[in-house]
Amino acid sequence: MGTEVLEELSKAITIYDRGETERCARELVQRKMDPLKALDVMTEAIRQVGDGFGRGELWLPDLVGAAAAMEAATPIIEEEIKRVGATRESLGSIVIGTVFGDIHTIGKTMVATLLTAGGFAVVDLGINVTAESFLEGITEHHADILAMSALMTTTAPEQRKVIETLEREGLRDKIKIMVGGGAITEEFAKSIGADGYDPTAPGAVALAMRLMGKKQ
Ligand code: B12
Repeated sequence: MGTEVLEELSKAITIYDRGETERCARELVQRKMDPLKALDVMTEAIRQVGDGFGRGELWLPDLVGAAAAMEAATPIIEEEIKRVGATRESLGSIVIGTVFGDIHTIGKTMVATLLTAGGFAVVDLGINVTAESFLEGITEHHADILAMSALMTTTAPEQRKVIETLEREGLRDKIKIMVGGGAITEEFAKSIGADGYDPTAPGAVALAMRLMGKKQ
């Protein structure tokens, strides 16, 4: 039941229809459908647009249009996810952001939302975050975990830079570091000395729990 609204949501992203994605999101919430399923469907749809761009069949305005359509729906879905998980006690504090030079926000925000719903106190530093700002953020908020996102092969090395900055400041051993985003692989995560990597937002929550020594 309700699969047609998921199909409509997916289609609306691929035709860049903000009004329709928003309507579908409200309908999903009203019908009490699984908000995580909606995130999956939207992720798959926007990746299709990205693949078209990668093959040279679509252009930057297509990426902008798809992102805008997705961003019209995500606050509604994310509010529902948070509402469901709102009563849990904090499992630890996490500072998250997309690295310097990278303005992709959707996946990082999704991870932040699911971590919040999963019971973590999350401080989202946003996009284009420099190593210095990550350092300030984790110090100010006494973070247990630093979570970094990078979507491009050109910005992935920033994650290494942040880890090196923490090492230089003598903070590396005081914090767990998890990395992700479309440009990151398990192998890359290991090579830069991160404590964990996951390719999905729900997987990021499971990873954070493991890093905090908590059972699911
Ligand atoms: C939407 C989009 C944009 C939008 C972003 C809008 C926004 N508000 O975010 C706009 C139009 C602005 C944009 C701009 C550009 N983009 Co763009 N974009 C995309 C697109 C289509 C989707 C990204 C997305 O939101 N995916 C959906 C989310 C849910 O997925 P995700 O971010 O990977 O996150 C998931 C996981 O990775 C994980 N995760 C994410 N973060 C973290 C963190 C942790 C700790 C963990 C554990 C897990 C985790 O959980 C999420 C949920 O499953 C991708 C294609 C793709 N395949 O990803 C291209 C893509 C990333 N973009 C690309 C490019 C080239 C650009 C531009 C340079 C284009 C240009 N010529 O200007 C600019 C760069 C601007 C900049 N400096 O950052 C390339 C990068 C190529 C590369 N290998 O480096 C891609 C891959 C497209 C392509 N196939 O060529 N883009």
